[in-house]
Amino acid sequence: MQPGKLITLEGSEGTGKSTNLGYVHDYLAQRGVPVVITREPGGTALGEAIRALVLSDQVIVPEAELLLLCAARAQHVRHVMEPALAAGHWVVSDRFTEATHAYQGGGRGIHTDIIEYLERWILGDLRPDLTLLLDIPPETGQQRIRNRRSTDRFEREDTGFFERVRARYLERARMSDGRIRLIDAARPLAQVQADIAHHLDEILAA
Ligand code: Z5A
Repeated sequence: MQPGKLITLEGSEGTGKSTNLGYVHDYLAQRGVPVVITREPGGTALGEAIRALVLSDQVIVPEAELLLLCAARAQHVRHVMEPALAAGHWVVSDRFTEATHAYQGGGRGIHTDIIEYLERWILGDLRPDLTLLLDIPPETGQQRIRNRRSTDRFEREDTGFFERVRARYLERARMSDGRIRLIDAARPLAQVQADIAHHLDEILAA
């Protein structure tokens, strides 16, 4: 049996990750690919508990935030991702390691060496086969989620924080070997999804 592939959706708030997760699922499923949809932080009982904590009103220092997110990821990788991939499923995750580089690295200022060390320790050889980076200016993302009843710990950060997050995502896309595909998500959904379909066709044909 062929091992499955790992596809991740990344981007700042309101870029359309959740909206397009369903699109990616349906696109692959319609082509006969067995798909598992998941998210970070989350994807396991422990991960969802950590998600609630990390998004709550608690005061959490950047070092603790990083380690909580990594604890959730370790559980997720061992209990969900690796078994699904080994069974030939394609795993599609709403956020993964690029979010740590962008938010804890770019946003919080934690040194890349620390993030990369934890990434190597938790992931071993596992890396996404494809990362779809949905990019929009922070103000556009904030406008899109403005109507929500409540905001989480991250959504209450200032625009400077989200500019640093975006800059780190874009830098990571520039430095990637083609694995991170940058998508202009400020355009109408149909155009965004046409780009996503193009990238999925490439990986389906590989
Ligand atoms: N986090 C971290 O810091 N470090 C890590 O390592 C990880 C995570 C893994 C999790 O929140 C938080 O955890 C996240 C970073 C942190 N915090 N932030 N910010 P999340 O996963 O729930 O992330 P989120 O970014 O807050 O999700 P979101 O606000 O729900 O955004 P989204 O999923 O990208 O957007 P959406 O819900 O699909 O769309 C938003 C609205 O825009 C909705 O009304 C759509 O209908 C609309 N939309 C979508 N696309 C379009 C287009 N193309 N045109 C017009 N309107 C659109």
